[in-house]
Amino acid sequence: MSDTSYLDWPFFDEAHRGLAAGLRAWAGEHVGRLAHDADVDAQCRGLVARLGEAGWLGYCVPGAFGGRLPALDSRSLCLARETLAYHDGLADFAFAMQGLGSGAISIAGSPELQRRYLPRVARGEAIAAFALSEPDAGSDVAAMSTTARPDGDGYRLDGVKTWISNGGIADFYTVFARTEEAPGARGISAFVVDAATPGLEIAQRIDVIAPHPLATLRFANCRVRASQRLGAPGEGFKVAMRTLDIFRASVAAAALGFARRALDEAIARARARTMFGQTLADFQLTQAAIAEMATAIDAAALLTYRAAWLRDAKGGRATREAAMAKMVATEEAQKVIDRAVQVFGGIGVTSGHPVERLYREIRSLRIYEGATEVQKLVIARETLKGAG
Ligand code: COS
Repeated sequence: MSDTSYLDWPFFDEAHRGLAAGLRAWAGEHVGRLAHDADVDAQCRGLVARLGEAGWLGYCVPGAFGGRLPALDSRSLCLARETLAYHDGLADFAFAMQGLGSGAISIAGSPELQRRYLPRVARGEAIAAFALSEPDAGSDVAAMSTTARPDGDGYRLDGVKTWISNGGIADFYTVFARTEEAPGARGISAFVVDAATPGLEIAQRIDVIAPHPLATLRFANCRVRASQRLGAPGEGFKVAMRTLDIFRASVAAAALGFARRALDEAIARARARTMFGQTLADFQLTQAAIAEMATAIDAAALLTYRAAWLRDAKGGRATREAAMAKMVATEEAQKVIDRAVQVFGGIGVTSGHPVERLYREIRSLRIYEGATEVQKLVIARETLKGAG
């Protein structure tokens, strides 16, 4: 990464700078390529194992359960995602899903569940997934229809979850289902469901433009013990939102990593390419593009690390700031990458070229973990609340 001056910003301490430098060196050696074979499942399993062996997944869980720091640290999660995304979208995905898939256990799991799952997540021995969305409940998550009905000493899950990252390769899923304590958001509970539980099946694998493990899950008469529930009955929606508050800022950081890579690629191209007797970088039109890309990246970085710092340093909710960061960083990264493709001309749309890959990688970040439109809704609500 050519510009690392942002690490001197007051949001970071020495440990953060050490993490960024250490992971940058490791990623350059171990995942420093954007190309992947067809077998994305095997690639992803391998990445989780390597990230675990090297200790990087220790940032995804609290210290008492094998983590590197006493509690989840948003700035560390963001720096890790930004650095991995710069090198390899699938490595970022593998890291992020260990955090998102186990985040609700860290936040609301019983000590027994935390002991059982989190150390294996940190070592890369158990692959985690977050099962919230449904075919008719994506943005309006409180409209979910998967049910968890009391059944003996536990619950019986029935329903369908879709767009589930790591679906098909996960060892366990954090599943949100309707327990009906109240209508809407107050009648949802969260559960940890082992992948091998009878009644849970992978209904369909989903292929997307930037391949990664993704599936639709079906629950039919799937029995889970009450001890697998995360938090109190009816608290599941809040657990989901608290988890997303942490990981939305990290999506912004991943977008930043992609954008920084695109800018570096564009600068290298602009300096090397000659036309009309000068380099591309000598043209003012190219300079305008570079200036706008660099400024968009810094603006997005400021919002991202403000959100992460706010959560770490001040505690409490950083809902509005995380939503702002995710909206701006993902939208701006899309534009930065598009401009990088333009700088490369025809080469930029060649299959397998780094900027072509980035062009495909960035698109889903504007949708998952709350589409840009949802972030606007969240920002407006919080802003109106603050104003009123
Ligand atoms: N942290 C803690 N609690 C939260 C919270 C947060 N960030 N956000 C909401 N809550 C609480 C509210 O305070 C409210 O509590 P009470 O019932 O005690 O008043 C409860 O949760 C319900 O909140 P709200 O009324 O805002 O629920 P809505 O159904 O209106 O939520 C949005 C709407 C859009 C905010 C929500 O559905 C959302 O974020 N959707 C996007 C989901 C998403 O990201 N999907 C992608 C899939 S994940 S990969």
